[in-house]
Amino acid sequence: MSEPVVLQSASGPVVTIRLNRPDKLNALNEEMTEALIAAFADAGRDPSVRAIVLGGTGRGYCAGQDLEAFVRMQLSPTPVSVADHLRRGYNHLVTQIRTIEKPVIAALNGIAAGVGLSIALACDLRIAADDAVLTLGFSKIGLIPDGGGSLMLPLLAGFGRGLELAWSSDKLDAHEAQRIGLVNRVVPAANFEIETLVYAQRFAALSPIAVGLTKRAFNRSMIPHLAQWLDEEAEIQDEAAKGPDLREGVTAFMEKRTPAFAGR
Ligand code: T3D
Repeated sequence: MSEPVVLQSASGPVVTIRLNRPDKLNALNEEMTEALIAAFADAGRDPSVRAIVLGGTGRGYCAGQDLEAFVRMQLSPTPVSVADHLRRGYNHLVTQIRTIEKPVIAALNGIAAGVGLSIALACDLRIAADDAVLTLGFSKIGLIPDGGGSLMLPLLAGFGRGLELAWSSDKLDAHEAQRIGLVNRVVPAANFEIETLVYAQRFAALSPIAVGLTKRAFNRSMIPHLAQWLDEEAEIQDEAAKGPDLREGVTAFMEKRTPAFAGR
């Protein structure tokens, strides 16, 4: 029997949810997204859970949407629009992460790319191994940052820097990501698991009422229109996906070459 694509483990009040497709750098397919949504729902409603960690197995954290699965989905006789795919999957997950009134900590054990990075940015806090790398990656395949990335990136890193990162898809090392506000804490890769647990335990030990209501207050003060924005972002991504550059970008990724974008 094959391994589950999402693993769950508990250490006292801290639950760790781990993406588990290490050979594909934990790129997300529908099965994984559904399993993630179910795991967050379980952890959210379990009163014994006081902090949730989201991490990855192997050398990567998450390489974003599984591009092979994406192509299969687009080529199917009944393709789902990109906007609907986002709404059903990633936007649902991001909304869930923001509305669970418990600390949700992304544990970046390795590369975080595409919507994998967007989901990390939607978490409350981010801890990174000192050898982790962050990259938006969307622009390399003709897309915009989705999964709330076009909101959380400028919120955390600032408008100009956010736009520069979204356009360039530059790779940031963990220390640079911390310097610009994308990561809260950087720890040695060799101690990553234990440091992450200690970090999460610190928040799990606080008053769950104060922690939960502080999260609610920050949500309402800074991202009150999250749901509406996720919807609009999905529409804009749909427009990007209808252009020729997405096909060229994904084909170039699969052929391991640099894309040559023609534009409209
Ligand atoms: O409707 C919708 O869902 C639209 C929404 C889209 C949201 C998005 O997330 S779009 C962005 C998707 N992600 C990317 O474009 C990133 C693609 N990956 C990369 O650029 C690189 O893999 C990384 C920079 C992340 C890491 O590079 P590196 O050199 O460390 O590793 P690698 O050799 O490229 O990857 C290792 C394996 O993972 C490789 O498979 P192989 O050749 O060993 O069999 C590679 O193909 C696979 N892999 C990596 N990323 C993905 C992937 N397979 C499928 N989808 C991926 N995203």
